[in-house]
Amino acid sequence: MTDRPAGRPPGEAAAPSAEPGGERIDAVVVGAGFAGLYALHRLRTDGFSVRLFEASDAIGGVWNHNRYPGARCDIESMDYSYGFSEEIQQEWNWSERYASQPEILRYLTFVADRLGLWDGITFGTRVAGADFDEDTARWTVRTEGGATVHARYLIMATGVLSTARTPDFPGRERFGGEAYHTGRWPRSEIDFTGKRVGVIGTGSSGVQLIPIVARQAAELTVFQRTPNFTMPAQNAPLAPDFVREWKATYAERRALARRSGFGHSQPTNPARVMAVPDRERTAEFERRWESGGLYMLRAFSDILKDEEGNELCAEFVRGKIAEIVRDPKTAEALTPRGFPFGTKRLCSGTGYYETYNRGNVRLVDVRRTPITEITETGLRTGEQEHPLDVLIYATGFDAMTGSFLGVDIRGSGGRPLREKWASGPLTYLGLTTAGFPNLFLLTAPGSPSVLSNMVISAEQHVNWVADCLDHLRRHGLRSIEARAQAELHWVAHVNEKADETLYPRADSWYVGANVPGKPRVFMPYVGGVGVYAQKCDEVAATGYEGFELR
Ligand code: N01
Repeated sequence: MTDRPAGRPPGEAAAPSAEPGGERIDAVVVGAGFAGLYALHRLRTDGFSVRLFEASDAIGGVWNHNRYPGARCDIESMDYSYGFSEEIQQEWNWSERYASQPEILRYLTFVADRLGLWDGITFGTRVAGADFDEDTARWTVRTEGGATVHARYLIMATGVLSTARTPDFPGRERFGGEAYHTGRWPRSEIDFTGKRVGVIGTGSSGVQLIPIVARQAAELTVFQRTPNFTMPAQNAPLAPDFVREWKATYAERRALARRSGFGHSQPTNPARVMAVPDRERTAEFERRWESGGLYMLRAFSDILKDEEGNELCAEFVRGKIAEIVRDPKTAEALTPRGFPFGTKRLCSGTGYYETYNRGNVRLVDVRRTPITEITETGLRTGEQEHPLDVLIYATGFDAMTGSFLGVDIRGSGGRPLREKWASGPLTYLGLTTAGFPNLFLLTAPGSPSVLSNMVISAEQHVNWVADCLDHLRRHGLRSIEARAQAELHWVAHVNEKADETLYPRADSWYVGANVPGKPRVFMPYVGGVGVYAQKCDEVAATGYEGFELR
């Protein structure tokens, strides 16, 4: 086992690594989050030479950067963890039903220690670009520091919610107070005591952060453009008996998760939402509300397909908001309307709606009165100035495509990926893209990705890629490339599946609606984790149908 860089507590900065110079290796992996760390481990175990480049100075990916107060996973920790190693899942103990960001970083550090991953990672090194050389069938990977590495395979594990986005409000750089983005939160603790704080954004990050900041700040003003549905998380410490029982049945639970729709071990209610009597339906909604988190999405098998049933669910949650929030005007402003329940990523929070009953919290509807500018001393909506000491952008990400297009990847004939994806991402199986041989995009558009438990999906992709590389090695092949026709069919299939649901009706980041000018394409695959994995396995079993192997 390799020691982690000396003097570094779990989850904290590693010493910058030396830049590589002209190495020839089998694979470059980009990004040291859940997917990249497992890719490094699996490929090394399979006998490939691998280097993992990480732009920051620590592992963790999104869990390294999203350190805002309240950051916590909304998938149960027993499920949101690696399943590839029975030893690891038995040895590690989660303390809460939903793990906090620091605990997830401790877990990943434990895994990296346990698997001796540290010497395979080059920290502080951002990959700037990569060019495919058709003669050698290799990628030349360039770092921002000017170094190059020649690798047969390029594996992008850069995440799909990792390119933080700050809207281009006029005057943004003028602000004289403290400004933070939830997706790029500093390591140092920030004290909001006695301060006037503004938060822009009420997605998952804002919903988690707002109640905590409200307890410290003198005044908190929340600038909301679109209210979303927020479930009570119902987080709690994990009871030892519960953990013991779960660990005793881990193998079956993981198998269930891998076959499921969303990548979790808890099953979806198979009943159809309109097929049950009203009283039973409401009782099921109530149970799901009480059990908390994202389970409402699985209250009925067709809750994201049946418009009428979905609206009943939305009304149920609207009723809860009206019960919790005392001021009727504020309650109404917080009430989501105009898009089906769950079609913008459902939020899970603790005391979120209750926070608006506090005397020091104010909600400003910036759809009605848009933000016109940021000033030296605050923020202006219409004619009104809101004086602020701290401004928090909880404004999300250039989701799904941002991190792939952030690297200047050029495939056959020097064609940039940015050019190929100018009208929206095109992939075969959400893993590869035609014209870019030996390039693998983990949890990319066209795969279940953000509609699933990301750890399960990352493992499935890494396993598929590792098996594929082994196949190429055993058959003396130098490259694999998606055929354009197979890609077209896959993209059409992804769209067809999405159109069977209510998802495309919302202006969500799933369709790129949060980024002005981004092509509107529904990006994740809604067909389900199990169905998707089966399709990937079938492609491999039939000698990589839809790919050209050379
Ligand atoms: O980002 P978001 P996030 N003016 O895009 C608003 C995962 N995650 O960081 O809806 C004013 O959801 C925007 O408004 P609108 C999870 O998958 C998971 O919160 O675009 N407002 C919205 O309210 C999640 O979905 C966890 O109209 C503007 C907010 O900013 C994803 O990451 C925790 C604006 C952005 O919300 C992203 O979540 C955190 C503008 N110009 C994140 N631009 C858990 O596991 C944007 N907004 C719990």
